[in-house]
Amino acid sequence: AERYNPHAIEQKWQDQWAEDGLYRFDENGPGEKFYALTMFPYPSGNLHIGHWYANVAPDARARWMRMRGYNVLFPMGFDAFGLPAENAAIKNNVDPAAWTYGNIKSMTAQFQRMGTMIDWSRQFATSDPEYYRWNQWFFTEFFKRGLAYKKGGLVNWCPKDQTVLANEQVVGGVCERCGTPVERRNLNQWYLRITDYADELLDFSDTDMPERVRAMQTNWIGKSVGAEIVFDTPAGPETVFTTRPDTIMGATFLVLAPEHAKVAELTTDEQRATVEAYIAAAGRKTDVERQQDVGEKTGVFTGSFATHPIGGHQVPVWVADYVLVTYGTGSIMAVPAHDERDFAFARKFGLDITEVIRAEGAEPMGADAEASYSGPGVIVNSGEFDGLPGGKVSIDAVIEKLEAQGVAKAKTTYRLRDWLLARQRYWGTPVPIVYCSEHGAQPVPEDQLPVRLPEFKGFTASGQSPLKLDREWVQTTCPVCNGPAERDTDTMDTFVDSSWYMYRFLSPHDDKHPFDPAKANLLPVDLYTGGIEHAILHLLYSRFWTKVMRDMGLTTQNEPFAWLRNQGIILGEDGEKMSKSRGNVVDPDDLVREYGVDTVRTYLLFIAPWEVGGPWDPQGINGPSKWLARVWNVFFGERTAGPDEAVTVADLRYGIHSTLKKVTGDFERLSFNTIVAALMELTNILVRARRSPAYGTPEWDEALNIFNLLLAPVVPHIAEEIWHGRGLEGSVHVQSWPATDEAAATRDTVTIGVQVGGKVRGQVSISKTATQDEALAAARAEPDVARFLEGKAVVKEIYVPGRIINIVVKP
Ligand code: ANZ
Repeated sequence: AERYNPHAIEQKWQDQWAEDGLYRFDENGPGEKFYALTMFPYPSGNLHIGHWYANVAPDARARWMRMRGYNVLFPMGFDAFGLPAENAAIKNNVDPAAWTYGNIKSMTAQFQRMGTMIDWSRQFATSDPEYYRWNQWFFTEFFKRGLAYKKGGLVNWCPKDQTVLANEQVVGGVCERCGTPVERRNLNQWYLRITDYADELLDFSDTDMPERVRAMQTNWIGKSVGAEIVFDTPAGPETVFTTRPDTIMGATFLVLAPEHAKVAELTTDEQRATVEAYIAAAGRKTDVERQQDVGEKTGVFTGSFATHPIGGHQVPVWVADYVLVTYGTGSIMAVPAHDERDFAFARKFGLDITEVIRAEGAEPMGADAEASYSGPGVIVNSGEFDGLPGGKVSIDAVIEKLEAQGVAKAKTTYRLRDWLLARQRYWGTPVPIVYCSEHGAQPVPEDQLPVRLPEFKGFTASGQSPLKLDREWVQTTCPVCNGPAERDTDTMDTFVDSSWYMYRFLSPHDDKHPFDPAKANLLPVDLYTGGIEHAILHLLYSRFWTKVMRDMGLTTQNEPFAWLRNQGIILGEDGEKMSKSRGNVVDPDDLVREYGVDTVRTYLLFIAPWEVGGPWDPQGINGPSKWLARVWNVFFGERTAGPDEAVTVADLRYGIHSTLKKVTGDFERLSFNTIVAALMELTNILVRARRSPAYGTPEWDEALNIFNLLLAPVVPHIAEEIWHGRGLEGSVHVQSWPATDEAAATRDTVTIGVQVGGKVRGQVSISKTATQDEALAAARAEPDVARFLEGKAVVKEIYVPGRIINIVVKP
């Protein structure tokens, strides 16, 4: 028989599968639907090892689901709009479309080499006008529903990418894409009203997401329950937001954000120069700098005082940049005794500190206190509230009193802000709005969609929308009066594209709807896989989008993804992130050329627990490579003389069915590395069984058959070749997953070693529940053991159940 040669079989089977349309999904096919999806890639130019890692395991699982009788939809596309294409275009003076579609072509070919069951007939790119047309349609629908709106205000601006960014795209004060510190600009921009869904997005009952993702989203949405309380000031009533109304009698001053609208009016003439200088300095700071200033508080007095709503006394009003204009009302009542930031501020500027919550049995807070106290306790120094427990009871009591005075109301605040949608860049979906001097902003009517991107004319990132420069494109007519009008020249954040692409795979060429409503029964995505880096961008936005679609009547689902799991990351050999600059990149194409696809697939499943990831080990791939050669030999290898191995038919069936049971369970819970380990162990049993009396029995045939099926999801090419090499019809990939024979899969016997005089002399198979006497009798009866006992005096016999029998003899 010939030796295993992946290069002789892999391309052949990929061509055959494509020709047979083996992986075409048919919505009318038999079986319960299962929609498996892996996050689609950005067409950056090359498929790297991370793409393989992200896709091979979900492919193996999708194949397994198919063998279990599910009708599996497993599609793929490209997230094709975005800045890298535009930047590459500017740098190399090429058309971003040419760059993008060229990459898609080569990456699709690379992808197809992976041997997945992806249904390529459904592939699309989000930069296809047939796709982004529906982004525009959604936008106009959102607009009509008041969910897309334009407003002026401070926004995040990336000076390098020359565009605004959503809050979600600013990480630690820098642009998540290029790492440049983000600036603030006052601009009129399009937003999507994601905050309308804040509460619903906190409810994860219809989606199974990893705890980490839920925590990140919950934290990002940042729900805070508290109250808004009004303080009278010379510039009129000022509302603050607090989560601790119970500390109100400890509020010794107010603080306004530097950008707060009332600052100018509250600033007295004496203080004006100081305050203006402070505001200017704060404006020059980036958010990173402001966040770094946590320890060192800065601020200035406005010269004005506010009236405490309960005490009626005057409290000074300060300006400080630790209060953010974008959160709550942009002003706070400062309670230095019980808030760390306020404490540091009060200490630095010599402001009053009044204790109002005291821990059980604690001494009063002295003038020399070194820290604020934020723990539980009872109310003190607060007149009528004294003695109440801090927290809920006193919060309610304070709100009730202030409510009666008409100066407070319970209020819930969210950290989440509306989604800033517009970008001042070229390579994206044009915002489908026209401006008419008579009729204002008008959505482009559906029958005029898509508003196509004009041809690329070598725009540069100038901070202005490049589309503005294309006057011919800008000039259009008003859909209401047909008079002259101008197009909106911004493009959409590309996270719009990925917010609903999973729906498009249901009917990727539908030109009547974003997706065919008759196919909505394929929703939701049953298993969605991808990187954790999307936890609060893509994964939050797509949940929002689905909820809007539900409210539009397009789907009955509350969530896009029934089940989400994140793979880990494959690091370089050195444990660092793989990158060209570090020179630690592993190229999957090279590996495939050397070892073949099935070996690379196996190694990526085997390298680490899939949800954890780990460093690449260049030696590690030899194991899977040798394993597949052994697998091949189990079926087609030369059979050396035997039988000389003691594998019984019962051993063989136990090996096969216990592995089948384990692999089935491991597929269920996405434990891929243990699947490969179990298959390797089974191979050892089969190699031995081949040289044993079990060979050639009906059980041997059963074993080979099941083994062939177990291999199919993991190593599809060799499994198919083996199937046909065994003379079987059809494809191994349309066979049913075998059923475990439970009786064979569990064994009530164990095989344990027998030591005589400290050396292992034989093995016995005994019942797991055997008594010591039974075990020892079986050991003595074993011929190999008996031989070494002959003529020796037994000193002691030790039986460790399930492990070993040790017979100590006198020499
Ligand atoms: C009085 C107080 C007393 C507060 C106390 C806290 C502790 P979370 O939980 O994050 O929502 N705050 C309100 N608006 C702010 C802004 N724009 N910039 C900075 N800080 C702001 O935080 C709510 C608390 O953060 C509010 O409750 C307010 O301080 C402060 F012992 O009011 B608190």
